[in-house]
Amino acid sequence: IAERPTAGFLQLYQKDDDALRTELSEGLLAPQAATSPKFLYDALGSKLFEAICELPEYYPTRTEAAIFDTHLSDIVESAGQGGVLIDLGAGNCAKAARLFPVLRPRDYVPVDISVDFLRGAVEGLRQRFPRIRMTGLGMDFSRSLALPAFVPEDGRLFFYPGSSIGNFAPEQALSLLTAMRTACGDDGGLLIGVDLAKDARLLNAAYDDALGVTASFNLNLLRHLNGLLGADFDVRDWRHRAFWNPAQGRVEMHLEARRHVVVRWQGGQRHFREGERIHTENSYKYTRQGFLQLLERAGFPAARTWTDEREWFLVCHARA
Ligand code: AVI
Repeated sequence: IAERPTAGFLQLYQKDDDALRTELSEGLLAPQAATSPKFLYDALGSKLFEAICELPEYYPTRTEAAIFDTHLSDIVESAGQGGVLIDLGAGNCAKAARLFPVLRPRDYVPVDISVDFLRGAVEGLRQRFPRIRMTGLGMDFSRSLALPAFVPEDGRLFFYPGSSIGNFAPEQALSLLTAMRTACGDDGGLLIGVDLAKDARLLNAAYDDALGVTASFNLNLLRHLNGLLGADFDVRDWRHRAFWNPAQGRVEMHLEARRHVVVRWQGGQRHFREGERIHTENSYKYTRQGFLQLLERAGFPAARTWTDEREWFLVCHARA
């Protein structure tokens, strides 16, 4: 796919429903049932995640935004202006759009698996910023970061905010960072936000908010699975669980059966005992040193970092 699509949007992955069904079925049948966090993001899941970012308990979004506000000129000086901004997991594109006036990208390439949500966001942005060439890419970049040929190769800046890197286990995170390093070439870089390890009470509250928005975000996965798999999950049979696991350095999200449940789907079925869980997400938290080491292993030996007063969150600009 070498040509820039005129519609400004390109879906790169074929929705291979059979492959998705197989992946989900295997995950649900594993001794510890588990699903990839990417399945949290259907259209409603993406909206619920937007709502999470507004919650008082969910500090990462606000803290990262404050770091950008406070250190904006330094960050822009480090990252450079006028390049190709590649926004991974762009969602509603709001974080990148706030940087447009200062980073002045000549191209903007938002990438997200939640295709319909991204398409709407890109259409709105193209009206507001007609001078920036924009092409949305609907693709699962966790599988492959191969970008189409029309994305210019010089001056690529990967933008990966919000600590989404934390949703990958460290070895997978290393592979993804290495793929970014390869794709950004020798004159490119990476602007990334990472959540830092902190007091367990703050982490538990951030992933189990009083209003129950994170619970809805997690439970919505079951509605999504019903659609994808033809499953018969009843959301009311399940409860949200989220907790800091200090041994693994991550917050875990699970769905826990409220009672004995039998779930059937095309090609499978499983009994869940009361209290049995489906593991739906990990959110790894790093130390500054630990993350810099990971960047170095990925081929980014030099990085500048900025943090907030409480050292809750880290923004890094890593250069090749
Ligand atoms: C997108 N990602 C970085 C969020 C996180 O904090 O791990 C997803 C999320 N899960 C529950 N709340 C927010």
